[in-house]
Amino acid sequence: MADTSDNTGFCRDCLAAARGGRRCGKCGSPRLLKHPELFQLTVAHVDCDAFYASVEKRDNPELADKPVIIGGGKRGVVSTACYIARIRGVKSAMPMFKALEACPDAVVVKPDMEKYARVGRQIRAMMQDLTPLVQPLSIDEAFLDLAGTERLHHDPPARTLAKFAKRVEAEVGITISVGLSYCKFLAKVASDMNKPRGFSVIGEAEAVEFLKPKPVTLIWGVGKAFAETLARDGITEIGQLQQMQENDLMRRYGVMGRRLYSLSRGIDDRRVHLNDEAKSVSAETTFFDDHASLEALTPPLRALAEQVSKRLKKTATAGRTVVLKLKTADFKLRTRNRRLESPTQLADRIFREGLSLLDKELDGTKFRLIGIGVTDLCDEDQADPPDLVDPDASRRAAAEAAMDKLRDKFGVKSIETGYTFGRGKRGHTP
Ligand code: TTP
Ligand code: MG
Repeated sequence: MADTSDNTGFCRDCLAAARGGRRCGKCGSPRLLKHPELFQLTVAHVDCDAFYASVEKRDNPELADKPVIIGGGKRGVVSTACYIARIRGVKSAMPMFKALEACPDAVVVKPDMEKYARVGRQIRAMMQDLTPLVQPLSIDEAFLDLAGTERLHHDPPARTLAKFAKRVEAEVGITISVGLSYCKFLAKVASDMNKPRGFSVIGEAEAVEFLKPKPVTLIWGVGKAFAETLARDGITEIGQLQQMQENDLMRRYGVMGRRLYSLSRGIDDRRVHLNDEAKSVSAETTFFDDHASLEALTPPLRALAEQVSKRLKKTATAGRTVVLKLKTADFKLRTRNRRLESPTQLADRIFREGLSLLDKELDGTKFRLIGIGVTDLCDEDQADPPDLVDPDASRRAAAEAAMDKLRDKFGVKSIETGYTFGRGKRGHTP
């Protein structure tokens, strides 16, 4: 068992027990970790620092002290920037021209998704050496529950995680930040608190006080639009939510009200669980009356393609194969696949492929169900490259992005395409 005899903390560099003072008595490092609940907490969130940029710096030491921006792919936006570039104001999702205005001497590197995925997998495998309970959230972050691992590692979770951070630095060559708490919500908040190379702890006893002055946007699921709704009701700080009754919050905000009630008080019962990774994304509908004509089948197909696209965009994924599903009036199932040249998350492309598959099935058969989906899922960064062969496709992709923006702003129903609005009034062959 590790020496945690004074039970206050340890040095993140040499792992010696901390004995008071601001520096480690053994190695002199200021990176001491102390907290009254340090050795009881088991839920962690681990997130790599400036992930893509860190990997590129690792692979090209000349970049070490330079501001580095990863991006400039199809959308001309910043994927991420190293911490040197961030000090100069560069942020993820910023248009590249703005980023270069803020930081003209930045080195811009094109993303190499395969490489980042490889590094992400390597780190994930190392996480699985710590505990089987690893729940990845994205390419560079995951929740870990280390309850019950003390006997295996001969260390409490806090020390196991500090060792892990050192191991990632030594073996992978990039840095990570760790948040340790008693629940997922606060573990994730903590990992973001002193990046890069951070390790923050939020204990149960301090949770309510800690949350009180924080903005409501810290709460999971409170995005810009919902924060504006809350602000209109005069609520901007979590402390205000702490004063409100659960039924009042639920009456005002529905299901989200319950979440506001619990999370504002640091109550979060969600467990760390293994992801059942989605293998496909699809949507289908069963008709009231059976349909045989393209005219009748086109509007639902378009609406379903939009649902699929919405889910892909939300999860930052894309699919390379489009699947059309039909069920005949006598319950026979037909599925038809088409592999695309590049993965897609666009409703327009999914719809058009689906429509051309559908076209071949129309032989007078009546259908009771239609579904559309994508499989062979991958990260969205590989999706929908500007189409040089078909300039119309790029135009439609831009139109779709504009519609998505409007939908976000005004709600889904505000924008309807010709296909879902009327009954397939526009031409239908792709
Ligand atoms: P993040 O973990 O959000 O960001 P980061 O790792 O670059 O920086 P940090 O965690 O230290 O704040 O995202 C992980 C990777 O995902 C990031 O390196 C690049 C990619 N990404 C995008 O491509 N676009 C985006 O808008 C964001 C936020 C991330
Ligand atoms: Mg990160």
